[in-house]
Amino acid sequence: MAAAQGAFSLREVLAAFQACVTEQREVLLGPYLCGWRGLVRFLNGLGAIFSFISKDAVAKIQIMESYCGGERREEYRTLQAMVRYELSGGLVDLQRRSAHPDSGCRTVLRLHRALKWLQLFLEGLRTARQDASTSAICTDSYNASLAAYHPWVVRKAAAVAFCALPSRDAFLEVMNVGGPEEAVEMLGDALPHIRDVYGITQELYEQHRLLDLP
Ligand code: 1Q0
Repeated sequence: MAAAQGAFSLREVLAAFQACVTEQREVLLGPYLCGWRGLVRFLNGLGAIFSFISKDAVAKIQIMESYCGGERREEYRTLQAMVRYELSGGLVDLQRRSAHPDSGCRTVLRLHRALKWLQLFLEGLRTARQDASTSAICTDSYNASLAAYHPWVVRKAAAVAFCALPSRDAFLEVMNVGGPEEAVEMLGDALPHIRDVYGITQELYEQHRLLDLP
């Protein structure tokens, strides 16, 4: 696949996660959501079979974008500010979804869990042999992360979709960052930032006991 002009490169998407972490080790929601937007574009390019996944991701990104662009946007500049604001205002449903079914805290938690999948998947892609099966890498990453939070029917649909993934080399090519070696190198550069964002978020959510929000 030729790198068309202006074509989407995964490099910029992953750079968004690098731009998330401030010197004070806060996570900026703007670049975080930009990163997710880019990943969804990438996912859409993989075919209609993934649309049930991208629809859910887009719905969650939109919820967050409306907070980030809304009246209380200052409270949604960073993840830390959001958690403070929503918790102190009683804006988070802690036991079951009722008055605040779409809090920023529960919405980001879903993306956060998916970020773990992304981290494992990219690590897998980076270190796998050239002829490795991406559907196997994807399945393993999914089973080690998101699957625990999904009901049977979603796990089944995901398993079917994963079978449609292209080969590792084709995947590295659609990343649009050059040859497979460059793609592997880029993943090596990007992964520490993704791990960092994941780690900071995980710690914040642990501290506030938000890891099981309904
Ligand atoms: C490349 C293959 C992509 C595989 C993505 C793995 C994730 C599978 C997730 C399937 C779940 C979709 C259906 C909805 C689930 C919701 O119930 C669930 C919970 O939400 P709620 O409101 O019901 O409590 N939602 C989630 O768990 C959020 C799932 C978000 C998934 C976002 C995935 C975005 C993926 C981007 C693809 C990037 C590929 C980059 C690889 C580049 C390497 C060359």
